Amino acid sequence: MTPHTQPSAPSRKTILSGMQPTGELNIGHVAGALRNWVALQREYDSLFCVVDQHAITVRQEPAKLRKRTLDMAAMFIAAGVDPAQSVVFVQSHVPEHVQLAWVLTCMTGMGECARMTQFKDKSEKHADNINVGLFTYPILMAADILLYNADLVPVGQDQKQHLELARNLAERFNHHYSATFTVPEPFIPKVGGKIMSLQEPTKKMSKSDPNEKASLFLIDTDDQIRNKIKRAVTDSGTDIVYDEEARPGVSNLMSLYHIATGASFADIEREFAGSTGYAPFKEAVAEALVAYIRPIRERFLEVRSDTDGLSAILRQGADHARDRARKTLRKVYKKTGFVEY
Ligand code: ATP
Ligand code: LTN
Repeated sequence: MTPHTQPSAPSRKTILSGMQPTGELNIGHVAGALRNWVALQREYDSLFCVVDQHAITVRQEPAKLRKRTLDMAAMFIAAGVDPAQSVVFVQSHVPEHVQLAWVLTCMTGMGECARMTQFKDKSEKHADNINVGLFTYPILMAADILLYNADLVPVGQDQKQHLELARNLAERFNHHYSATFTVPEPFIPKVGGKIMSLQEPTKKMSKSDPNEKASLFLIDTDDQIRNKIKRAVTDSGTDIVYDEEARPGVSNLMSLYHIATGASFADIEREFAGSTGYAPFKEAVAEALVAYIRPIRERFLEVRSDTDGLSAILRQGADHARDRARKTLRKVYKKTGFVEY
């Protein structure tokens, strides 16, 4: 593994994205975010961050958080993020994120945070721990993005509302002081932006779902993948047609088949036209996903076992990110009116 060596390239546009080390990555994370990170990294100046400070907005066991942070960085690389092209780092290694977040916090209305659907959902889910960090979570996310003047943020559909706040804060700061931040655009894929649970196809597939059968993890064995697809909840029909509203189960499997093979929905409908029942389709989806996930899982085990190599990548990533973050923060502090030292 070669750590990132490229200097920042101001001629290229910048992308930044992050994921919380709150559990095992699943196929939804690849579909909504990771595969676009990989596809965009050659063209864009790219930064990818394990957002451990976001993770503590819900209770975490310290040893697990530490392990999952490294697992997640290794998974980025296993899925195709190339540390020689992209900056891979851990959020808490770059203290400028929380420093900028404070300035932005003082420019955000209570109502802007209170209306976030993720805040409402998580407050319900963690009713015994509705902490202020959960409330201000999207401001820290805005800081992650604005610190590097990201032009584009590749994320799944659920992050659209958070991105909107980041855009508003950039515009607000630029307007109140002077042009400082790039106003970021979301990059949300048309297919795969919201992969649904295999057990309840009207609900998002999520790391924190306690039902293991609901998610297809990137570390699942071939047989686990086959079993989960076989048992995936489908609809009462028998034909293979894409209709998110009326046929959420089958449509979700079609999205997964598209992710794994590149086949369009029209191709898939044609391929399985006239087949009797869902079984042949489910079998094809399972085999396509086995072939797609297996190399990621194998590469993950390799990357994760080289602890020194992984640490070196994260150290270099943090050093690089910090150099850039420091420059932005210095500007922000100056414009805000803080005395320089
Ligand atoms: P949690 O359950 O811990 O809240 P999560 O599983 O929703 O987490 P995040 O860390 O919040 O995962 O998401 C990381 C990235 O993956 C984000 O860009 C998010 O939009 C995307 N993502 C998460 N789940 C899905 C999904 N089911 N389909 C498509 N994209 C997803
Ligand atoms: N909130 C995001 C994770 C995240 C992120 C970011 C994504 C934190 N900071 C910056 C893109 C850019 C989520 O997936 N829940």
